[in-house]
Amino acid sequence: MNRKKLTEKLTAKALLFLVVFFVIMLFTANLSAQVIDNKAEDKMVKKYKTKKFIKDIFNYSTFFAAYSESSPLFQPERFFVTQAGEVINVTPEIGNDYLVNIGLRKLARFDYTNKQNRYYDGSERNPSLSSNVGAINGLEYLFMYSKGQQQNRQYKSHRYFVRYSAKYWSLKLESQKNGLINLNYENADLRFRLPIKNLSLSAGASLRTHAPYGYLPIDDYLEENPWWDLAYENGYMDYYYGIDYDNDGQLDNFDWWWANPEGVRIADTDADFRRNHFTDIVNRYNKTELDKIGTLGTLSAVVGLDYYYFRDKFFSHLWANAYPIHKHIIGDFDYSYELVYGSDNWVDYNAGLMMGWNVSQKISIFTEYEITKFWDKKLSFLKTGINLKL
Ligand SMILES: [Ca+2]
Repeated sequence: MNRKKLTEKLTAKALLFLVVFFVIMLFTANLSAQVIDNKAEDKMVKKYKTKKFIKDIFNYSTFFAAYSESSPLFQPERFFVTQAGEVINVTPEIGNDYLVNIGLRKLARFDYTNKQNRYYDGSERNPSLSSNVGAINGLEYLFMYSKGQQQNRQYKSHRYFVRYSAKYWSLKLESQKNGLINLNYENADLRFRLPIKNLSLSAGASLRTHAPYGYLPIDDYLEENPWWDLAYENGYMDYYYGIDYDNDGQLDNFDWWWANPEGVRIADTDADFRRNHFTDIVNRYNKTELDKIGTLGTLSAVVGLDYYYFRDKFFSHLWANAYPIHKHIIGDFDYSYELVYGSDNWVDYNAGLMMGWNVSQKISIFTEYEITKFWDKKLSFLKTGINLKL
């Protein structure tokens, strides 16, 4: 093992140790203190305190399960005309969209968010999941699993979130997978905090896992092979034929028709094949190759701020994080974003702003804005509006 790898391994181990240490501290500090204190106490009291500790974890938490179903989006009908002039309706049949959410949550609500619905169904947008500071100190969590179908596409998602905020430090563990938008990451974030009135400054380290972003396996493949090799490798076969447009016995052009692995003719020309079949083969190839590389992990330094102000007339909640320096610590370095980018000091960031202003008795305006730039991925969300009371 060379020195670089050794350092990486040590860094990973140190971080893992730190995270495990904090988690154990968090969950056992309470208990172990009791165990020592309670040696003389009788069993009943011990039992009571353990119960209370567990009760504290589940206090104010809600278990929820919800099922929703709705008609799919309208699809215009599609028709195919056969060589014999017969019209066939080829509109794909689409089943109802549905979604099952099941979860356990304990998330404090900020004063500015709308009064919670009478029920939780898992569809709530909660700023607390992305802000740096929760509405309360202490333990907050969300464990949610979803399974659904949209436009005949089945998908599974999950969101696990645990945050413990103390006055001068915070720990956040997150795992999110969204089958609809192909989002999949895990995050462990440990920071020291400096609260100054409504403002909270923070600095620490964040370990994020991710797919090999910025690397496209098909690019490498096509540099060394012609595109049709990939089709052959997947069992497709092409057959040459000449074309004599003007029937003078001399060929004017040529092309290939294609058969699938079962030997069925599926495309009349190369262009036809590439347009209607090759795209799927390429997507499959990219996915298989990326899966082989597996998950990568980047350890980053992070600095952040969180500002919260709430009055009846005006509120604003702003948070921002910058990740200015990184170290690839999990997975094959050859596919790290560090290599794709060319150095270890690209800037990732995310930020959010929630704002509402009752300008007068009759006019109010509001804005919700969130932006995330991680690696070469950019996501944003904006909602803004005005209310006029007539
Ligand atoms: Ca000819």
